[in-house]
Order: sequence, then C-alpha cells, then structure tokens
Amino acid sequence: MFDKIVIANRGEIALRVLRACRELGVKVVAVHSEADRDLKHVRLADESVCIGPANSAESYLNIPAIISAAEVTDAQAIHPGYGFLSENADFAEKVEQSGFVFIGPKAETIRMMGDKISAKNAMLAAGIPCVPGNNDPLSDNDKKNLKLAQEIGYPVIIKAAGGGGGRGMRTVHTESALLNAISMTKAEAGAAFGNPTVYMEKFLEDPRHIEFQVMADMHGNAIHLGERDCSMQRRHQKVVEEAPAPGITEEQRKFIGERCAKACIDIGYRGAGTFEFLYEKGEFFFIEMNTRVQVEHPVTEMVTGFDIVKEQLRIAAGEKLSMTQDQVKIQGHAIECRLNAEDPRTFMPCPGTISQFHMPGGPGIRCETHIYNGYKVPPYYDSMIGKLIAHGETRESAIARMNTALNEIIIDGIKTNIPLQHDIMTDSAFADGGQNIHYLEKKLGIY
Ligand code: MV4
Repeated sequence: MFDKIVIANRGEIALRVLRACRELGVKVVAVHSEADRDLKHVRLADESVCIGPANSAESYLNIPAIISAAEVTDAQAIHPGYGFLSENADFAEKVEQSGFVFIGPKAETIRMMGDKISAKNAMLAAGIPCVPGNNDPLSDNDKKNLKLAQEIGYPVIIKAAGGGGGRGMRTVHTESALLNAISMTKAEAGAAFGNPTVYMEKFLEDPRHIEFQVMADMHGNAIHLGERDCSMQRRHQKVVEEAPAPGITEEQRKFIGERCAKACIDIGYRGAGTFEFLYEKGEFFFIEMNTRVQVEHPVTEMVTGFDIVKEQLRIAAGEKLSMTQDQVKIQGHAIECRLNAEDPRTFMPCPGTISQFHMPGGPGIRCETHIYNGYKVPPYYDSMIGKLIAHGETRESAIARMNTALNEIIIDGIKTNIPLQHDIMTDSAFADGGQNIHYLEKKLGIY
C-alpha cells in the first residue's frame, strides 16, 4: 500500500477519500485553493498545500501545481475524486510521466471513453447492447445522413463525440430538421470540445437511467456490483439515486453486469468504473462509460457492503480485487438524496455561512458531508454540500428512514434543497418506483 497520497479534490469526496486512507494507514496530502483553507479534510490531512486562487481553473484544474504538490510532499499517488481532473486523460498521463500513480484507469482508457464513439465501438465489440445508431463519425454527405436517419427511424439524436453528461446533443423529430441539426451540433461541439465530430442514435423518448458499477484490478480480474437507478434528475443533474434499480430482475442484473465485467477485461480496464445505460421497455442500451468514482457510489456500498474507495486505492497499489463475483450479494435497498446549497424553488446556488448543522442518525443512515457549524460555503464551486444515504431491508423502509433523516437534519444559515428532497420522498409516484428521466422535471413543471 502507498505511504502517502495527494487528494486532488475538495468537499465531501475529498473527505471520503481521506477516510479511506485513514483506514488503510495511508498519509494524506490535501491540496486546496485559497478559498478552501477551512475545508474539513484540509484540517484533518497530514499535510496541506495551497495550489492557487479560488477560481478552479487556477487551482483544482492546475495540473502543474497539483503535480508539484505531490513532488514537494514526496507522495506516491494522486486520487482525483470526481469532477475536476478525474476524467482528464492528459492529467492521468502527466501524473504517471512524473512518476506518480494515478488512482484510476490508464490514460489511454480515459481517452477512449472520453470519445463517445470509440467508447461505443469498444462496448459493441465486447458484447454490450448499445443504442441503435451509426457508431461512426457522421460524414458531410447530406444524402447519406438523410438515409441513415431514415434507416434508424425518427426521432434520432445527434451527439458530439467529445460531449457526454448531457452536453452537445440535439434531438431531431423530422427529416426536414435533420441537416440543420447536424451542422448546428457540429459547430457547437467544435467550439465547446475542440472536436466537431458527431454521431447519430435512435432517440429513446422516455427511458430510465440505470448504471452498473464495476471494479477491475491489474491482474485480469473484474466484477460488477450491480446497478443504480439515477432517473430522478433535473437538467442533467442527478437529484436522487438508488440501488438496486426498482423492477430489475436478478437475471437482468446478471446478464448486463457480467457483460460489463467482461468488457472491463477486454479493454484492460482498471479501478472503479460505471457503465451508463438507458433502460426502456425492458431493454438496456449502453450510452457512456464513466472512468471515475461517482457521487452516488455510496448506495452501491450500502447494498453490497463493499468499500469502493478503499478498493480503488488497493487496485492502484497493485493488489488483487478483494472480492469475487460470487461474494457480491445485493442486500436490501439504499437511496441517496443529494444536498445542495440552493434555492429549493429557483435552484439558484445559495452560498453562505452555515450557522447551525445537526447530523441525522439512526439505523441505516449515512451522512456524507464536509460541512460543520460555522463553515462558509464558497460561491466558486458546485453547490452540492453533502449526501444523505438511507439503507433498509426494503425500498419502503429505506424511504421511511430517509424521511426520518430529512426531518432530523438541520442546516441553518443557507438555503438548501432539503424541502425538494422531502417532496420527492413523499411523492406517490416515487414510492411506486421506476419513474423515467423526465418524471422530476414534469413534476416540477419546467417542461
Ligand atoms: C439519450 C437520450 C435518449 N436517446 N440518447 C443525456 C446525458 C447523456 N449522458 C446522454 N443523454 C441522453 N441520451 C438517446 N439515444 C436521452 C438522454 C437524456 C438523459 C439521459 C440520462 C439521464 C438524464 C437525461 C436527460 C435528458 C436526456
């Protein structure tokens, strides 16, 4: 195991990684911006290095500053968390070229998955079901493109190869709108990602978003930890996640999960990863792979009893997976509510000082947050300030425990989305389970 690592992130995930390091006896270097001196994990770290001003472009995205921090503290590895540089192949490459271990997949794997066309082709080759589409860059041949859309069948969606996570895509419902949509998406993709390449898929009208968690080591072993349903979202921001996904059978889980694990072996994957699927009318369709630990990893941890972050560290240190597929058992149900510093009606971010914080507790409750009494939520970063996770024997009991925890938690001094989470947890359609990706936005009346 490593002696010392750098945590190249902030907030709750930096604290989560620090806790995993403590359990494994690994020393921690916190790197932080000028605005983040008072973060909980910075105070708890063995060492800390200020890497730049509040603006994340000059701090948490500052590759030379982060690598220098690893050099001056004599650390051996860098954990990128999620967001920021976590899926930046150039960062992973520079980390390794500088003689440090990047706690994540190889740079070439990150690069392959960052290009959504090459990701899809790798998955098709590995036997993963994908959304029907051309799976190649669209040419400039209008006739060919019209024919392609005709074959796929309207509606279709034009997506940027360099996009993902909801950026750089356009749906097309009629033939007359196709060519303009292609050129518009190309222009936007060129400007936003420096890559105008686009591809075409069948547009699924009301799918659910279901993703599979995988872990792979450097010795040719890979397992899946089942799936999460992340359909409760607003403007591509997940609001509630749960595991397992309501209504998914053991057979479906085994079928898709084992294919994901096999795909990891085929592509030489290492570390934690997520296969994102759209699920419609009983069928799974791969869309993207995430090569990082995700915000919602705790729901999988709660139903499997597996520590995903500790395993990331062990894998990066060259150890073999600590669990075989046979040992993975899904127990009960877990739900996560993201807690954001925002207006519950307008969704505008609401930074400020937390005058009072009370952490909820009780059976099956896990609170992942870096906030404390007097902590000042800075205006410079994502508004997520924590996550509440409830585990129960059944989905019903997980919801009941979440409601109890949402009643118990106190975050004063700033506005939060706790009222919205309460509303969702007491929603009768949410109680039914299995709502699609449009449910929350329709409920909120924004479309
Ligand atoms: C789609 C789709 C429907 N059909 N692809 C949005 C985020 C990006 N990861 C992929 N996205 C979608 N791709 C086809 N062929 C609908 C979405 C989509 C979506 C997907 C997951 C979660 C929330 C979403 C919200 C709107 C659209």
